[in-house]
Amino acid sequence: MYLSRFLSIHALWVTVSSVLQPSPLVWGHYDVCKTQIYTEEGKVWDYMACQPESTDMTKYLKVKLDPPDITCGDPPETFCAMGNPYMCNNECDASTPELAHPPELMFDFEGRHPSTFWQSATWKEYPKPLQVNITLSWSKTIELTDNIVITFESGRPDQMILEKSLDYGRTWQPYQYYATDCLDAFHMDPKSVKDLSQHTVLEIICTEEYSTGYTTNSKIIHFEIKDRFAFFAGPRLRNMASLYGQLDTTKKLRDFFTVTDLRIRLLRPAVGEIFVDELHLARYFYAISDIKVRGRCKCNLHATVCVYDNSKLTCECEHNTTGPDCGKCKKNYQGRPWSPGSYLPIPKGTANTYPPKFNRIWPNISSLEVSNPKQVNFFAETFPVYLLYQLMFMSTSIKRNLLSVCPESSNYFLTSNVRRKKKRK
Ligand SMILES: [Ca+2]
Repeated sequence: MYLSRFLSIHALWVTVSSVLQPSPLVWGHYDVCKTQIYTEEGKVWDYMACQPESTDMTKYLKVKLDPPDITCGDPPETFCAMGNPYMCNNECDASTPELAHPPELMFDFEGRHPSTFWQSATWKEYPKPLQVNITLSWSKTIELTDNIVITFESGRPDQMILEKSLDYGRTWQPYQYYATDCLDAFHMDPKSVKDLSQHTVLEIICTEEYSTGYTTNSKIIHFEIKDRFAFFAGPRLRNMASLYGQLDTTKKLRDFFTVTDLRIRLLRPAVGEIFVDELHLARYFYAISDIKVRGRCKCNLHATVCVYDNSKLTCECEHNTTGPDCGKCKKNYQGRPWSPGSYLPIPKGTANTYPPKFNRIWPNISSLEVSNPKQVNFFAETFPVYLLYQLMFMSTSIKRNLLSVCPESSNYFLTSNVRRKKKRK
């Protein structure tokens, strides 16, 4: 009960602080976890919510194709131009580096001409569907911060589903459906992200915007992260504070942009015509030159650094937290349940960390000379009032530390001390 009262005071304090704090002109904080400041108590750590920088996440992924032998070139084969069935002078040969198209060419530097690309085998076994799953795994929860962009070297597929996993590939949820005809392919009405709103932002849609085969010049497919952010932060993403405020309070929204794996399910290659030309099946295949995924390690606002060591991403946790995502308190700092940091109040957030001078502000039960159960009850009932009093008059840095998780176990649980004393009586 006292913990819930305490948390209510915490919530009140966070709300009041967010209202009182002026909005920052530029939203770019959370790049340090703590800093030393001078207070009337001397030099102390000032703790802040913190997160790693957004970066190119394709450097840290593992790619897996299914079927595993779907890449072209083994045995070598000739494929035709998509737009011209009689132009069949392109060769794919996995044993010759200049003619091979392995999966890693979807993630190499794409600044030169011609582009480098992965390519599948051709649709030789038509009418058996030509389907490929491309799975991107990070073995770590990451938060997407920009659009996922897939650039096709040949025509964009007639049917495709982008999926995500939040549990390292055990279960999958659709992120977006793509088709030349959504109703025909997925029994869904076509929609664009622009048809969504703040209230429907989590809706999974089917879009026809990117699946017009090879008849247009565009080769790009987007999953629109920024358009979804814009429902909260405005069209130019200037009001990121508003977005972060929403992410703070709406777990579903936060989880929507969080993944451990992505899966691109290519279900039908670009055909570009009503019927498949069965005499020239070497025209039909998938080829992807580039995939862009930007994001950051999810560290629950407890780390600014995420290291890549032994092919593994791990947060360098601060605030007495530990685990790959800083998802629990360190040993001996488990005085109360772990919780993530908070983006609020603006601009530094709430670190949720161990209070370094806890003994000064927390009353010592033995010094109150509690001698009988009635006194214990009286103290327990009046304690929240005492706490509120302390919150009003203590320094800002100490408030921030008090309103936090992962304190040293021995100092925290007043109620458990009380119970122990009761038991002795
Ligand atoms: Ca490439």
